[in-house]
Amino acid sequence: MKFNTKTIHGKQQPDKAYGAVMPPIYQTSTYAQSTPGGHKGYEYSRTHNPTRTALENALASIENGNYGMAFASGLAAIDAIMKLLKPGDEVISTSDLYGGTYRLFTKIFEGYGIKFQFVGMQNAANIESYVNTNTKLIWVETPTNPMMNIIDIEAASIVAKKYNILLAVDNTFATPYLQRPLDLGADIVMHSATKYIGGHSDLVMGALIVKDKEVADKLYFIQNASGAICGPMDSFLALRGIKTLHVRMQRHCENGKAIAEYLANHPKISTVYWPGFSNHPNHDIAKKQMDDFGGMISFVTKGNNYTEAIRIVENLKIFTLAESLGGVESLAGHPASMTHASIPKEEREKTGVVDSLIRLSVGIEDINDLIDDLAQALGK
Ligand code: P1T
Repeated sequence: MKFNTKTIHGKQQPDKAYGAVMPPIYQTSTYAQSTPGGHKGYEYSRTHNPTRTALENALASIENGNYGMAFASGLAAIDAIMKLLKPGDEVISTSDLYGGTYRLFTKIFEGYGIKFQFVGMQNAANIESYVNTNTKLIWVETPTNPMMNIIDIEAASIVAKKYNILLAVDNTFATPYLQRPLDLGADIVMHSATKYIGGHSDLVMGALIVKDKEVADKLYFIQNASGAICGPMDSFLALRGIKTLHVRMQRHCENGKAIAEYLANHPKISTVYWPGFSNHPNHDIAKKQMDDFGGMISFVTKGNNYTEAIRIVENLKIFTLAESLGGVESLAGHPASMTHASIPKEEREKTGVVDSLIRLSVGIEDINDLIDDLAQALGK
């Protein structure tokens, strides 16, 4: 089955009760049993819920995995991965990554005795030099949030396999429409499903997808034991979102390209970070592992001026100034004060997240309206 069919039909069947084509929202916490243990596969909705199962199957299908798990948020999904580790274990993580992931790693899991090494992975050869006998996980976010760096998943997986380390990839920005990390050797794919998977800015959710049963069993255990699951209504919405992922992503990519090119030619802008440019430092890797370049773009204005960056994001009219990304509507953000404020300024600036950086999540509106909006906001 091809990807554009999988989004609609992959591991999906009409509901067993009445043939409903979309699974009902099974808004129930529990299930009747005829005798203790005598149930129809569902006993308690933290453990399983049929609407969530339908979503988890769809997630597994679109990522070419065997097992999917849905969580209350992207961070809850990452939290579950970290619970595979124990005190003394080490993680090699991408250095430029979502601020909340950095906060979870450094402010929560470092406190439990897990050590994190934040490494510039644009040259994947760097990863191997940080491996030691305690290294248990490599954490890759690609494209990175917000600098749009690209990390070679296949090269990272070669290191992971050589030393028997788990490789987890945050696929939030790319989605399986653009890149399928499990096919490239990753063990775990993670999503903030809040973003492109849901696609309509109407839910908060996380997802994990794996191929291997042993890893899946451990994560299912953690999902149930820790309990950070998503509810049936959100599961329904995310499943509905997946059905149009391919058409939305196609338009996000088209609009993203047009806006990246517009910004690159704008006299007020010094740098545009978008992996589709042939002069992007990892363009060749992007071309190798991604089918297109997505709708996320970051840029800085000439003069590197904080006040001007704030003025631009405040003046946008169609782009909404907001956290998050990946919905049908275009959003603009100021990472230094919003999504990445939890990273100390000194650390942030090392990776390029300067005070003048603006991030765009390009939506699927008419491209002329989006360009006109940027033109007026930049021109003022
Ligand atoms: O917000 P949540 O669903 O918990 O997902 C966290 C997360 C994980 N990974 C990446 C790459 C992310 O971008 C996010 C969430 N990011 C934003 C809210 C943002 O505006 O960047």
